[in-house]
Amino acid sequence: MKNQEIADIFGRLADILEIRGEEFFRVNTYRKVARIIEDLSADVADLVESGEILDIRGIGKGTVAGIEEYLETGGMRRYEEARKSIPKGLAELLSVPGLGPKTIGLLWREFDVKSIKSLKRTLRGKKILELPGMGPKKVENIEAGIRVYESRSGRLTLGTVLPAALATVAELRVATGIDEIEVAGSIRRWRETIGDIDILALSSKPAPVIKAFTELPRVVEVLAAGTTKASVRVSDGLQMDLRVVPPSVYGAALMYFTGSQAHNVRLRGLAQSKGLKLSEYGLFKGERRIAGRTEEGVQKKLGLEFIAPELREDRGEVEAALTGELPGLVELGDIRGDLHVHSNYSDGHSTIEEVARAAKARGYMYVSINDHSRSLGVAHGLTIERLLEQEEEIARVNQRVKGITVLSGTEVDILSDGSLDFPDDCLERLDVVVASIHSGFQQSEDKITGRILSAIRNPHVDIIGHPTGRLLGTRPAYDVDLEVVMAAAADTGTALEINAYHERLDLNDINARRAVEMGVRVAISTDSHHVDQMWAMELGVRTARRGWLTSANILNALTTKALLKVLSRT
Ligand code: DGT
Ligand code: CA
Ligand code: CA
Ligand code: ZN
Repeated sequence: MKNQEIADIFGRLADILEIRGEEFFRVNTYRKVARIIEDLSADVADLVESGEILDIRGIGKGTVAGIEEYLETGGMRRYEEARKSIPKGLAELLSVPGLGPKTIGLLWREFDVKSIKSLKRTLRGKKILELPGMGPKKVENIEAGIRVYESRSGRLTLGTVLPAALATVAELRVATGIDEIEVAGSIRRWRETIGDIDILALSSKPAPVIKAFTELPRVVEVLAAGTTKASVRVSDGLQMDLRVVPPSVYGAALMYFTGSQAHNVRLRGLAQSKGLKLSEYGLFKGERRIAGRTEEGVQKKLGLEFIAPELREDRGEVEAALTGELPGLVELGDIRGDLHVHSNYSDGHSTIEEVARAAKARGYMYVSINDHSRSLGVAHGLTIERLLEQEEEIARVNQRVKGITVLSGTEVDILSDGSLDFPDDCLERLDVVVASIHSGFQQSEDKITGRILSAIRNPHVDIIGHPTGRLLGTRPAYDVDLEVVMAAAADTGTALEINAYHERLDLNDINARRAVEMGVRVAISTDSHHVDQMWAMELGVRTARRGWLTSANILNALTTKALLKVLSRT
């Protein structure tokens, strides 16, 4: 029964219209519709089918058309369009207790509030008290609401959660003797932040699996334990959900619990359009299950090419899979080297030789040493003298360690006036010049964009490091016009970085995809400050896959020879 889902959509539509400041009667019409559908005792689909729905006061032809559309396609155009008409962050503000759509709309129009961050900033200012109905008490209430909201929506970075998730799966395999146990949910999609850990196990005898799960040493509290599923809390307030399913439905369940929800909705719509029904229990024709054992089997019956989990975000992957136009995604094995690694010459903790050996052990052809430049005092930036000494050390390591090429490089600061922290004759000597912003984050968009453009136009700069400067959960991106940056990078052949450090992932998936669309080459680099961090290459590659990238888009998928040729052009 879809009653609640449909009621929610109309409710959210009303919220959006109210945020936009639309007339009261329009907003109220949708709110009433939401309430009516929510309160129905019959299945709304049946009422639509019989036509009885039109007998209900408050529901007109337009509403019915919307409901039919949702029942057929799993979406509603007027809602999608409304959602796109307001900034993304505004919808999130609706989850702040004590903050309604009317106030959100007012704050948006008067103070350009678009996110929790800008809301907080505005609340701290004096101007807000001039708004009608906004006194110190109300401000205090909203601030309290934000604290509640933040305490419950604490998403963790994938890099923090992944080790615990993989360890849990391994422990469960040992404890139960079952092979088919997998991480699903946002982790399997390699989303940059994670709400909770979802695990799926295949077994016809769920009881011992549930028992083993709830008894794992890392479990702090058992929140629920039923016959086929359980939820537990592990340290950090992180929750883990386990479901146990029999072989005949494993693939369908894996698809369902991998999500994303938006992707699932799209697939269900596709199934319906073919006269089939898709659920976590399989793909059905009438009462008969025609697929369910494997993901491949279900997707094939739906007429789809296999869709990698990283792509399952409803960003066009279903359409592409129907026509066989999914890209051949880059893989970890395509990566030939790391083009941004710090050593103990600046703020890193490993020697150049250790970096070389670690890179070799990973099967790379090359690795480049990119320590900070002189102005970055906090990170022991290198003076020109130290940079020259480092060059000599790199030459010695190349002598000592065979089977890997250590490239000499720098992560040169883009200073607040847009100039670089080393002179051109210095940069010219180096193989790999990464240029990054580490200061002046508060500057205007024009200023910051201009700084990056100057760096891109310097013929010695090969790669722009962490192009937006964001730190997940800590610091938002600085104001930069990425479209302008990407156009310039495409023009000069400068690469943009996917910095794979788990708190950065910068460029993110969406921006990386846009960069490649604009003809930019991408470097996936770990920015490691210790050889133990070099595994993060996988996070970078998965981010690239989420951005639909192929190995042809990746600078460090080139062989040493091809790479050096590209680098010496700039
Ligand atoms: P998270 O945990 O917030 O990082 O994100 P997910 O994607 O892991 O979401 P989660 O843990 O709530 O649910 C796991 C998957 O289960 C999700 O990706 C899709 C599926 N799922 C959960 N609830 C629903 C639902 O109400 N409707 C649909 N269509 N799918 C759902
Ligand atoms: Ca999850
Ligand atoms: Ca979950
Ligand atoms: Zn940096």
